[in-house]
Amino acid sequence: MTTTHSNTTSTIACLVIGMAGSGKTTLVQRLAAELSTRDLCTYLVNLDPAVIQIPYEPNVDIRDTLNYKDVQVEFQLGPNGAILTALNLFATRIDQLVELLESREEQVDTFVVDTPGQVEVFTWSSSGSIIAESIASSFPTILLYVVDTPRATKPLTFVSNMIYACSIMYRMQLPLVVVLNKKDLVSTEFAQQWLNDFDTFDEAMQQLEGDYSSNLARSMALAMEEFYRVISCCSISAATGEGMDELWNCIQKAAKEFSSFRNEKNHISMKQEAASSEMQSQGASSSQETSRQRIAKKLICQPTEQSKQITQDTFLQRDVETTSLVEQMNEEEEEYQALLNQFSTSWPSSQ
Ligand SMILES: Nc1nc2c(ncn2[C@@H]2O[C@H](COP(=O)(O)OP(=O)(O)OP(=O)(O)O)[C@@H](O)[C@H]2O)c(=O)[nH]1
Ligand SMILES: [Mg+2]
Repeated sequence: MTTTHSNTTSTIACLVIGMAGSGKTTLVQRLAAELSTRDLCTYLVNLDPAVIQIPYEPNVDIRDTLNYKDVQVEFQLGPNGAILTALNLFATRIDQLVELLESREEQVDTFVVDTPGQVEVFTWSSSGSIIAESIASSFPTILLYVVDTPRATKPLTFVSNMIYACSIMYRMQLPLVVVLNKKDLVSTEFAQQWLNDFDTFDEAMQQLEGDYSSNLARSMALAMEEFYRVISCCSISAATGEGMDELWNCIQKAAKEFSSFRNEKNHISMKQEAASSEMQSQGASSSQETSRQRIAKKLICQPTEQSKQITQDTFLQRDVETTSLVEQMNEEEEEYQALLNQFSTSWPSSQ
């Protein structure tokens, strides 16, 4: 912990998440160093039970309460399973962490939480939700999703990274900042363009000669456009500290959006409760709704002001685009099937 709390505004909590090796830990160290030069006080939490060395002094360290190797032996797990289980065990004590953070609130400007590279913690395991939800119940909480940009220069890798970010944001219902860690190796211009303009992404996809995976990535990217509109994004180098001003601005902006995300979350929960009691009263026949209708409803419930402007027309338009993509894929499937038939008839018998 450095310096003393600078002002009376709420303490922001940043959960730093991202793929393995993307630069989360380096970013936590850099962010703490940068904020201390602005006389802002950070409180650092390490939630990676398997890390051996970390380049900062954590105020709370999961390794003090859980021995990752013991978890591996006791539950007979591999390394990834042991990390998930350690987080699950830690989540059972999350009230103690939150109490500790609350007791430091007066002195601290920002809580920064470092997490393990097993992104499954936040995509499907319950511990990620419990930890995020508990912290968010006491502080304005945001997600910093770190992207290893040099490893995301291929459109497919990029879009799959974004799908993770999107699924985490909607699961946690927290504002998300995409942090493009350039690692001093690449320009992040391509990623900024792909996030802002589908056509530039599409151009990059066309260079892949229209195979099945490129069609899939293209339709995914189309579906992701709404997500791209509600996130903020900045380019940094965690090692050199480049871009930290922009990151801090994004953090503050995202923290301001926190309450609208929470209101939206409460609104969605109320709607879900109302829908489920309506379903119960109408009986099983009411489950006739198609999955597309359910997805459309979900998208309509996106948690920002802009998203409220999404109209039914957007979905109709998207449906047309999706349908034509599906038709195109079906045609290609037929061609592929014909080729396969030809191949199997011309294949010499092994006898
Ligand atoms: N050159 C350079 N290297 C970086 C940068 N950020 C991270 N790295 C390096 O990338 C490697 C992984 O960085 P970490 O910060 O440990 O990444 P992580 O996301 O915490 O990794 P896990 O916790 O294992 O998921 C380290 O060798 C870092 O030194 C950067 O901006 N520039
Ligand atoms: Mg790390």
